[in-house]
Amino acid sequence: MSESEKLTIALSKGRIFKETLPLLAYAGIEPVDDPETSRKLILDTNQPDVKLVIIRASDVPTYVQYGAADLGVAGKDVLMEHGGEGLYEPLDLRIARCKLMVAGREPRPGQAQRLRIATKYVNSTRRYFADQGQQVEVIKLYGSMELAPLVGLSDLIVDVVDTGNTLKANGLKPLEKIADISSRLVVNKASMKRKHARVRAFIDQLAEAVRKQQEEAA
Ligand code: PRT
Ligand code: MG
Repeated sequence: MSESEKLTIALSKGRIFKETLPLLAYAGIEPVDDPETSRKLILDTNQPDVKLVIIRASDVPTYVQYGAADLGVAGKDVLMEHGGEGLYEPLDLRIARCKLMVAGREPRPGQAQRLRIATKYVNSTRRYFADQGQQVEVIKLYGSMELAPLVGLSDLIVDVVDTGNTLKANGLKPLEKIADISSRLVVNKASMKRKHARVRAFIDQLAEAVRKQQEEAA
């Protein structure tokens, strides 16, 4: 098998893996191991020329940008934060949907001083408030953003919200929507050229799988 026929696909565990599986199955790709129970970071599939690498959700764009993976699946939230350098984003997979939101306590804190916003989405947050002409102080966190307003670390948070149950359980409310989020297929720019036929065929199969899934859901 020539190098140019091999494909490496980067995925994260959890909801992205679960929701990508049926789409991969439609393209005839089935992993041999389950990443939730296996400690392997490289998973073989039923296709000898296709491997899956299992990494942190926020690392997927980086692996694909540098060509360590030809393709990957990443949330739009993660892609907005990464910036998209070195990547094509040819397909909205319409999975793992949520909203990137500003949230906080109600009533909203007054704006006597500069608002402090806790988030792992530092770039998106700066951009959003700058577009509103609002000077804010952004505090970088790596998780559990909901805690920050409760202990006086920040006035507001920016995080992805699905059901809103996590916000509610912590006495917070969604206040402003920054963007609708879903997961996207991303492709390394060099792989798109060097492995064009193989990559193109894979994208087309996934596009067809997404179309079918939307049809069935309608
Ligand atoms: O966990 P890790 O730090 O490794 O990375 P990650 O949290 O980014 O990964 P993962 O697998 O949790 O999320 C991967 C992608 O799924 C995200 O980048 C989003 O694009 C998408 N997604 C969809 C979500 C949610 N829905 C979601 N609800 N990502 C996170 N959440 C969180 C939310 O912030 C809240 O803390 O899940 C919690 C439950 O949400 P509610 O609103 O239903 O209560
Ligand atoms: Mg998580």
